Amino acid sequence: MKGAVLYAVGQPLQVEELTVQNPRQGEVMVRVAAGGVCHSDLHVMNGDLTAPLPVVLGHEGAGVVEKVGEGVSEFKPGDHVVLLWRASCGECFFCLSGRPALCDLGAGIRWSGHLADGTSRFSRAGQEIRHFAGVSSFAELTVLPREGLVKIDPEIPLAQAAVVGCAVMTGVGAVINTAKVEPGASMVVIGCGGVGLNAIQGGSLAGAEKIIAVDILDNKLAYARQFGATHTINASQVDPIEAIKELTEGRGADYAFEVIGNPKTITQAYRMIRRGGTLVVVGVAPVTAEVSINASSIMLEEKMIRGSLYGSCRPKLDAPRLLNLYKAGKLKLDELISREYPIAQINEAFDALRRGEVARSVIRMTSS
Ligand code: PAD
Ligand code: ZN
Repeated sequence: MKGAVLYAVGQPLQVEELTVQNPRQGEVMVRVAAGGVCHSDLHVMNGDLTAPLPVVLGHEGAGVVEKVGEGVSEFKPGDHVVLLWRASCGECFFCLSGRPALCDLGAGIRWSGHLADGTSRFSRAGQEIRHFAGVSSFAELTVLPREGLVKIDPEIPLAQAAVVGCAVMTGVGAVINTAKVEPGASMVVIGCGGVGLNAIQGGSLAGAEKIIAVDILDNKLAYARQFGATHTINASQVDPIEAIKELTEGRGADYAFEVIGNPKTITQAYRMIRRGGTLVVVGVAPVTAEVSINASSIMLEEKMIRGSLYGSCRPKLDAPRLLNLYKAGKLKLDELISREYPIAQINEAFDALRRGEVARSVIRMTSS
């Protein structure tokens, strides 16, 4: 079967024939229908984010169960599933306290590139190839832990289901679950890519009154308006902090969501919120990056800084809920998918992401 492998930082992905082993105890093999192209994969390709290499990238996806390993009774071949990039055990302190994104199971798989038993199912000519975040959706077939899947309604188109696996759950979740934005609030989203556009539509769902989108590209600001932004600011043309103050009676916004992963824009976002406001950091900054924030303002202005991993989601609850909102016409997924590429053109899809041309693109493995 074909998969896209990253062998070294700075190199393009190699699309090649790989061997995939059968699922073992507690694992599920999925025939991937679509894999979303997210900036987190690009961070790994650039070296801003580390992962054991070589690796089959892709952490956003959906597909159809092909085979199940021993002991798996909740899935059967033919089930449609969304793939989760943070598997959660359901039993640890974090899972029991409603924070499954913080579970050790998913973190262990992410940083080792191995499934829970410490081995990989992927190889090529005897060389081991790692899993990415336990998903590896840039492959025709992949193997996941049973805890890394959510069964979905088979009527939902699988490309639309795929983007729920990262961009939508992360962006909408940051607003609804992490920040719990209330009706009438003002919020800023800096970075209007696949994830940021979903923070914007999360703001609409939450009933925010002002949803101010900030980007450096006008085409992204046009997408932002389509997803519910009430105001847009091109930060390459005006000082975005001053512009936000003007739009919020000089106070600053109630909430700001940084969805780029740049220490400079994290600092900007902190300065965009009002006294007592909340900054939510969604973007993944380079591993060694530090952020500069005026220390006394944290106390004097009672500002809050929150991280949001995977939209603080409870995926088995949130994925079906988001897909129901899509079916009800209240969540934009069709509009999110600007382009579809065959796996042979995956490097072109990443070039388009680098250039900021798309809202989100997906790699299509099957036509369903
Ligand atoms: P993307 O490349 O589609 O979007 C990034 C956007 O930021 C683009 O529209 C850029 O034009 C814009 N941008 C870049 N620099 C600036 C600037 N200085 N000022 C304003 N706008 C700017 O990426 P994405 O939406 O796929 O991912 C966004 C980030 O979210 C990225 O860091 C990714 O790794 C991270 C992410 N976090 C989680 C999580 O759980 N927290 C999950 C998934 C992705
Ligand atoms: Zn992602």
